[in-house]
Amino acid sequence: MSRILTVGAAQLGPIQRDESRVSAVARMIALMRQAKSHGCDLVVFPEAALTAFFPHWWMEDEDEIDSYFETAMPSNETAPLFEEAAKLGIGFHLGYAELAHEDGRKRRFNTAVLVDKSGKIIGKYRKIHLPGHPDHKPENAFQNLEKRYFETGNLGWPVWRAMDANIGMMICNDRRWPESYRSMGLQDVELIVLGYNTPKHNPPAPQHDRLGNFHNQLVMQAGAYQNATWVVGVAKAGLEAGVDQIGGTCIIAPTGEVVAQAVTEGDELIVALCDMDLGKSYKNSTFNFARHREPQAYGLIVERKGAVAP
Ligand code: CDV
Repeated sequence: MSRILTVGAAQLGPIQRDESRVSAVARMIALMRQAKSHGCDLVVFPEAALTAFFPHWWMEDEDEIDSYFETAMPSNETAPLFEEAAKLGIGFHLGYAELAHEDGRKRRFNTAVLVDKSGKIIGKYRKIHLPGHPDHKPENAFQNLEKRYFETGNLGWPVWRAMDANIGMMICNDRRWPESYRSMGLQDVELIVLGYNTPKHNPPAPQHDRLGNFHNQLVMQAGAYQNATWVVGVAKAGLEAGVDQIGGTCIIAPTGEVVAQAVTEGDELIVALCDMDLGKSYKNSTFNFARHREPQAYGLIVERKGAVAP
């Protein structure tokens, strides 16, 4: 018997700087209701989905920086999303900026949670691959200050047994790195969910601009196929606070094929019936890790950070 998980990928259009969390949550609730009406078990929202993507601008004032972070999840503003999920009986994935007090100090992470159909948080992930730079680069059209505003995630890439499936999370830039997928592939992941904020323009390498959508799909299709897992990638798209971002929200099967794709750069839901057993034939043949992987030959991958030429 196949295990079908009906998954909704809820792309968001831009959230401007003056848009409140209450308004963003209302938009997500509308998409969640739509997802439920399509029979979804799980709906996936983007990275840092509650505010404009603030790493795109320089801030020095601590209070101003903190104003973009959540100190509690759920909070007063996000509770309606959790309540609606419980009422509808639908799980969700939500990305947000997290302010934590750990190890006796204030810590900031780019975080996502997995919430079950009763509205309970069952998994948390903190983004590991932080792109960009920690310093101000006023010569660029916009900033990419994730290395300033966030610490590297410290929770690894766990995989959770939920909704009769093995589910893992990553966030945006993680999707470009094979290590992210393989860390979960080695836990028999069947569904990876992720959100992204990806500008169309890449200030340090503008020659890549024409390839943004291609690279987005390329990496997620490769990660899906090579680990025989479903991958659901969800954009916050469109022109937000002066930065134009790609859409391209999509659902990718373990075959590596795109089975659903958004066609706008606004709020848009796409849905796919995802058979959690579809990856099995790959996991039993070409990608039977236990039979074919050769970890003794992979030492450099964890021992060395940067490339060293011969
Ligand atoms: N939010 C991101 O991680 N964005 C990066 C951009 C800056 C390259 C991405 O990998 O899409």
